[in-house]
Amino acid sequence: MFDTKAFVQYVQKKNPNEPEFIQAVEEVVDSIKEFVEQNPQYQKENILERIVEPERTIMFRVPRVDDEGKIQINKWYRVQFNSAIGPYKGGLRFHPSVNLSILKFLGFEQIFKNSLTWLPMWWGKGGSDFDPHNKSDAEVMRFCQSFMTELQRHIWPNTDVPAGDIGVGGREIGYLFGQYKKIRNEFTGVLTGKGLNRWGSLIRTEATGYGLVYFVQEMLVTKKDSLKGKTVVVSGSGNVAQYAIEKCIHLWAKVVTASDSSGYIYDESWITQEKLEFLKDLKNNTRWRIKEYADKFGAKFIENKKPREVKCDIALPCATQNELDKNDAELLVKNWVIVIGEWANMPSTPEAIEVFHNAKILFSPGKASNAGWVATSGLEMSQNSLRLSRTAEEVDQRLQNIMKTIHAQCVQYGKEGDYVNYIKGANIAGFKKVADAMIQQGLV
Ligand code: NDP
Ligand code: 2IT
Repeated sequence: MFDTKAFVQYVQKKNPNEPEFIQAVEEVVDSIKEFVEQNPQYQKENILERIVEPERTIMFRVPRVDDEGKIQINKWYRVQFNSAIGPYKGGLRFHPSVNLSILKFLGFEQIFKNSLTWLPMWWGKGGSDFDPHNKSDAEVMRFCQSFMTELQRHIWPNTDVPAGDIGVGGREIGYLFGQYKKIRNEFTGVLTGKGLNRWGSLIRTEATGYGLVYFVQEMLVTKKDSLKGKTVVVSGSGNVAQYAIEKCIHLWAKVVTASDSSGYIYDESWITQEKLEFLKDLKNNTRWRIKEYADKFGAKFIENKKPREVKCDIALPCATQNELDKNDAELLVKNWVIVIGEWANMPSTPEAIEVFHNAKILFSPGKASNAGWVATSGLEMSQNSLRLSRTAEEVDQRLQNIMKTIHAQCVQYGKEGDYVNYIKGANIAGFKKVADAMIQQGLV
């Protein structure tokens, strides 16, 4: 018998004031309960108690000089969660909301995600409460240089390989890589998401959103359906959302929304490739608010709201954790949504997930459907180690195969009659691999 309630209480007691982390743990233990009971070795070896405790957490202050010449301080964390299959691997987030709870939930999710890819990567996550919005390139550069000056002591291609996440894209990875190289005097694959001229992988940037859409395609195939002609609602407009929109366009789906923290745009005549190029430039270069899109293309701008009331076949939450709550889920179900493909990490609240499961909606958790990004990071790492560069077609083909394999694992472990519980499938498949590897390595 595995008493999940008692276990969650135990984790809560050890980690007070970490609601996001507890939420992530609770979701996992609830969904693997039966599996753990059927396989007593995991309880005998205390795997769950071990898996919820990060191997190491590094915290430090990051001083920087702002554009007014004042010294500012930010907090910085790197949670090196578990090293059972390779170097710690996971993104860096710059957002004012960043705290230890958020990074621990992200690191914990990363365990199951990286495990599902079957690539040799372990799990970590880092970030800072630094807010890159409205900062000059020079200030962002000084911040990146200051924090890499400390971080470089803790990372190395065979130890810990960070990448991007919210607020950290190509610009930041470039500055971080430059500072690492300067201090360590080595040109290595210590970060992923690098530019193409600096050992980056072809289609690395696109792979993010592409992977999600490949996964959604697989989900639709289980219903003998496809993306063609489907109306898609996307939230977010960053790294991930941009390429999810792009792949939907390639596959003849009609994306009608995108959002940022100021609100969302509703484009009844769909986001075309040309409009998407404008959106990319808006978000990656000029870095303005999404309303500019509405003004330019005559779309609607709905301030301070999420795009949940828009009728759609497919919803792709691509912004942030807990962005989709019970009310949103009920609205989506009422409007006949067919698929929810999470891209963000943990964007749906537990109550929202319950609504989707009860209505037997195809619902995939971020740790399965967004694994395309970290998988392509894994491919970039292997290219760097081998000093080779794969073609875009080869990387894309590998990505498609990885997403198919992840989907197959979810189906294998998540089938409940005619319905696939993707959360259960992803958690059991991810947990089994990690837990077995930990047992094989003894006291880790
Ligand atoms: P970006 O910073 O590029 O974009 C994030 C988007 O979400 C922006 O549109 C941002 O709006 C919006 N957003 C962020 N926080 C909030 C908030 N609190 N409320 C409303 N909107 C918000 O990040 P990514 O696209 O890289 O990341 C998006 C999601 O995908 C995250 O959950 C991340 O963990 C996940 N992910 C990212 C990967 C990566 O490597 N980049 C890989 C796998 C998953 P605004 O600009 O106004 O803040
Ligand atoms: O959430 C994630 O998977 C990421 N932010 C990307 C991690 C990575 O190392 O590529």
